[in-house]
Amino acid sequence: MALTLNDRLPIPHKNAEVKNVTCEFCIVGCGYKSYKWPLGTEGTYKDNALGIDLSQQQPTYGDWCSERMFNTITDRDGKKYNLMVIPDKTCVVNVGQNSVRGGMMGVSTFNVASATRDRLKEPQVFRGGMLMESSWEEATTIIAKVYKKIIDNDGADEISHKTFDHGGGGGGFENTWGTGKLFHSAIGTTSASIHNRPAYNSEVHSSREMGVGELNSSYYDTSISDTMLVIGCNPYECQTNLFNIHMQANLDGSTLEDKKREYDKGESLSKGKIIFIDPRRTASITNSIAIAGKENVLHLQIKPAQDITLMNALVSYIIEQGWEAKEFIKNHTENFDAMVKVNKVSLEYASSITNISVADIKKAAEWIAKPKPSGHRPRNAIYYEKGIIWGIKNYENVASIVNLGLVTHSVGRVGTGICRAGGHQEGYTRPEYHGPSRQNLAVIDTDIIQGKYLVYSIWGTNPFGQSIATQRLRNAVNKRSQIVKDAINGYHGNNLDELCDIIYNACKSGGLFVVDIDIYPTQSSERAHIVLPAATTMEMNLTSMSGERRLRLSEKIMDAPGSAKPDCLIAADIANALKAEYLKAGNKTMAKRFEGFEWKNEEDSFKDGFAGQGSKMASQGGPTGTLATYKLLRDAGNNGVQLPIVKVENGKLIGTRLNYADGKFGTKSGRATFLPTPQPAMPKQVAKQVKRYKYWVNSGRINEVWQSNYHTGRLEFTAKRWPMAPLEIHPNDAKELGVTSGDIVQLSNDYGSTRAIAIVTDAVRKGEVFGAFGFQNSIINDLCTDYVDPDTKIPFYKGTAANIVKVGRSEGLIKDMTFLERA
Ligand SMILES: Nc1nc2c(c(=O)[nH]1)N[C@H]1C(S)=C(S)[C@@H](COP(=O)(O)OP(=O)(O)OC[C@H]3O[C@@H](n4cnc5c(=O)[nH]c(N)nc54)[C@H](O)[C@@H]3O)O[C@H]1N2
Ligand SMILES: Nc1nc2c(c(=O)[nH]1)N[C@H]1C(S)=C(S)[C@@H](COP(=O)(O)OP(=O)(O)OC[C@H]3O[C@@H](n4cnc5c(=O)[nH]c(N)nc54)[C@H](O)[C@@H]3O)O[C@H]1N2
Ligand code: SF4
Ligand SMILES: [Mo]
Repeated sequence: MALTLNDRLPIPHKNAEVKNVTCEFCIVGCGYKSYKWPLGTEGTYKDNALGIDLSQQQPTYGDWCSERMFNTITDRDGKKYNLMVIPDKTCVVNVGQNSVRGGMMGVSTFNVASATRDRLKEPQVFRGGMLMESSWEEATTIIAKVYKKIIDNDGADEISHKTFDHGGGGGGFENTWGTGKLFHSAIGTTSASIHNRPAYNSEVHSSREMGVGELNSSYYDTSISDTMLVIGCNPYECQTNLFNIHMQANLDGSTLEDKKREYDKGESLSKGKIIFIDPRRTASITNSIAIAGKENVLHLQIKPAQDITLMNALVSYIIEQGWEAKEFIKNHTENFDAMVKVNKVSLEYASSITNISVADIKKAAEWIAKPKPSGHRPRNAIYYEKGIIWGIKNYENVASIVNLGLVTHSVGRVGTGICRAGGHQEGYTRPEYHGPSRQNLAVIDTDIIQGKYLVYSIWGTNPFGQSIATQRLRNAVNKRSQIVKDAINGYHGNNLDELCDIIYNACKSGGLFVVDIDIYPTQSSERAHIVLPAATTMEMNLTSMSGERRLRLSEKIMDAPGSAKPDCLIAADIANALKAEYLKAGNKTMAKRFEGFEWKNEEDSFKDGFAGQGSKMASQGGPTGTLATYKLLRDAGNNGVQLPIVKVENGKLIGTRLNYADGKFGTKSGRATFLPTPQPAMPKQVAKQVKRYKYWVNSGRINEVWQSNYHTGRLEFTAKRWPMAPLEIHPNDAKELGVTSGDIVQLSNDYGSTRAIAIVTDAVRKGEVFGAFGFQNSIINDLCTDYVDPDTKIPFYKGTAANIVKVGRSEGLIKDMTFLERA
């Protein structure tokens, strides 16, 4: 690739400021160290902050720094610094390794002279036909005046919002608490939705209802399991160091000593095996074979959306063989017979539905449940993620996996787990949501298309590229936002009461008032009337927990650009502005609802939320979160503490490696509950697309690109590597379409049309394509239907259909791409 590389980077001065940073990207939450020292100063080869002799060749995974781990930054006082963000070898999660994403934390920080220079710096207000710089006071007063008018005249539910529910990516317990307190208890709207789905719900309703919190194990336990079962999840590309460190160590046998120590006496020990259930051959599968050999890797190349049948068949066959965990089922579960009655299916039937041979289903069942030579039950680390969560029917999809896990006692035991592999880190702590039950939740993005609500507040997310039926959503919001823009354009004065009346009246005539809080200009800010600039990771202190519930404090190391603020303090500003408006109107009762936001910094939000109340959710650490303080977490460093916290001992937080080790589950009875999970039919919206259009369209992630491509689409390395969304197409389909790798193709169906760059590969089956999501210049979600699971309101992002035609080829566009096999 034609990249401009520096031939040397400055060496951190021995007095560099060193801090702990948790990777801001995926759920794994690798530990990093930041080094910050004044520009123009440097350490020497022998005398530097790293404490190593740099005149010597360093090992592959050493303390060296790549160009992407480095940046030059400017604090608000104008002082300039060198900044290096490198993986921490003392962190047990990543032991000094980074992934291609984590390794870009340095270069993705704000730098006035680099690709991140267009970070949002000041509040903006739509006036005179464009977004214009404003003050925090004016911007939040406009929001407050419009919201107040709506709350008073139409009710708070007319204020709809879509708000990030993250741990990493700038979220953290601080920001979910701030935004949650603003919307749930102060404004009091129930028209809520989360950044990655159109309603306010859980991704794992059924698992929680079965009594099994979704993050119940630890990466160490995965590394000492007998069998890893990975369903609808691509850990090499998406949870990279879970795969590269912990799964790999199990596959290559380097944890055999740990197994010996941790297992029962006399229990058979062997290298780990791994089973993947995925409609396509992923890089995780290819890499596993390279590490462990074909004989230890099983790929069940399932027909999309048929996982429930496969899980039911595995459970049925295991019971038929008498391999189920009888004692555990008897003493710690309920509803087993009812589940078996509904779920019983034969291997032959399952094979015909799933496209997997009877022999392979049997082999999987043996790896998961057949007693080992020593007579002990295999220890399974079961992971599932978006191929399941965003699948045909979220509720049964997840429940059918938990059934399998319970039947084989794969939870609460050393070397086991039934877990989400996870997305970004978690940081949920919010006041209770008072909306309707899960079956009756509002589907916000669909409602917006249908003309509902007066406000759409978009916070730390970009629904126009990542939600359902996105082309329809963009078109609907274009029209509705324009009604408000036109009204604003007709007003040339600057009396805020007059302006807000005009905005309100435009909303009442079909308009939509759009407020966007982000770190970059996006498709959301294009449609917004108010845009507020947020600070993000490394620009504020943030706490979050990882996929193994590891809570850390990621420290502030630099100032945010311009006058950007932490999201929790933006929420506080909006609440305080509303309080002021109500006090001005003499309405003390309403003003009271907006009290409790007198926060000076993000730690105040942490103290009020997570450390003040703990988390309502056991899966987020439960009530003992109150034991956490910034000081204790700072002392705990990058290894932090695994939630729930048990106690504080000699100034150290003591946590929990494995949940449910006592056999008590999160139901009223304390028993885990099996659920009947019949295979559902294809939803009618999707069935219609399948009938009309030739290719099944699956979607998901690629290693180098992070989410909506907000950093990665700007940085040279990734932007050139992936200039548009790649689309994997089978060679036979490609031949029929006259397409070769690198061609631009167009996909279309009833919901919209989009484009992508063809990658011809037999990693996908004939008739099925896989498109990368998140690209803002080629949006695969334009093809997504508006179907949501009626029981959970969770969408089916992974399933739609489209026709494909070749558009042409642009050599300039693809000159820095590689078309070598990825999997
Ligand atoms: N087809 C398809 N669609 C999908 C999925 C799929 O698998 N297939 N997956 C879904 C899933 S799991 C997810 S998580 C979503 C992701 O979809 P989004 O939530 O839309 O994506 P992100 O890029 O994580 O976040 C969006 C915005 O947050 C901003 N941001 C970053 N840090 C901060 C911060 O500190 N503060 C603020 N205020 N803003 C910040 C970024 O600039 C960006 O504009 O997509 C969903 N959509
Ligand atoms: N590189 C990178 N890593 C990321 C992210 C990113 O944007 N980029 N985002 C993070 C976030 S927020 C999330 S939620 C996670 C998501 O992490 P993953 O869920 O691991 O990633 P995806 O690629 O969305 O989907 C996983 C797999 O589901 C498969 N799949 C599709 N349909 C089916 C089906 O019917 N059955 C089965 N069994 N499998 C199916 C797809 O082929 C795909 O390989 O990744 C996190 N990590
Ligand atoms: S594996 Fe995830 S957490 Fe670790 S460095 Fe990569 S993106 Fe960051
Ligand atoms: Mo996600």
